Amino acid sequence: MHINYNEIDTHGIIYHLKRKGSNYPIPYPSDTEGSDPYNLFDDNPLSGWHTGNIEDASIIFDFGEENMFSPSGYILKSAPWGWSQRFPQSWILEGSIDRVKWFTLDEQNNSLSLNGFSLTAYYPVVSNNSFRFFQLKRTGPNLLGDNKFELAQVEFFGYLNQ
Ligand SMILES: [Ca+2]
Repeated sequence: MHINYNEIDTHGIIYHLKRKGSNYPIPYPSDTEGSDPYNLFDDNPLSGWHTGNIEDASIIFDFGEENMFSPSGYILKSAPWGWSQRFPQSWILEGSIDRVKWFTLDEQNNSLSLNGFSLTAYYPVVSNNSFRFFQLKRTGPNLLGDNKFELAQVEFFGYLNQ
């Protein structure tokens, strides 16, 4: 099943799984500083997840073996008005089948695509392989200059093997 991005409907694979009642994806953040990483999937732009000021800030999404997919892109949404202006600008997205060997799918360096409250940006990915695990890793300071990683929403697109 192809679930691809279009500008009118930004619902993707996570929305599809939630609507089916799936418990996936399961988030494994490096840190939460008290925030709930499930806020990234709640379709609510006012809720989000963030880490503390740590250098290896990251989050892994486990889609489960039955929901492996070949990615065509992903969406990130920046934090809402009233949060700090710690908008991410440098990160990588990696995919893995076994959570041991990781493949780089996308790399953003000093991107200004999320430089503002509640901005949504789409990042295309070219891959012929299906993955169960996806990892977002902060690779440089946010736009405020520290190492906190803050996001309001995450969504993925691609070809689901089901
Ligand atoms: Ca949210």
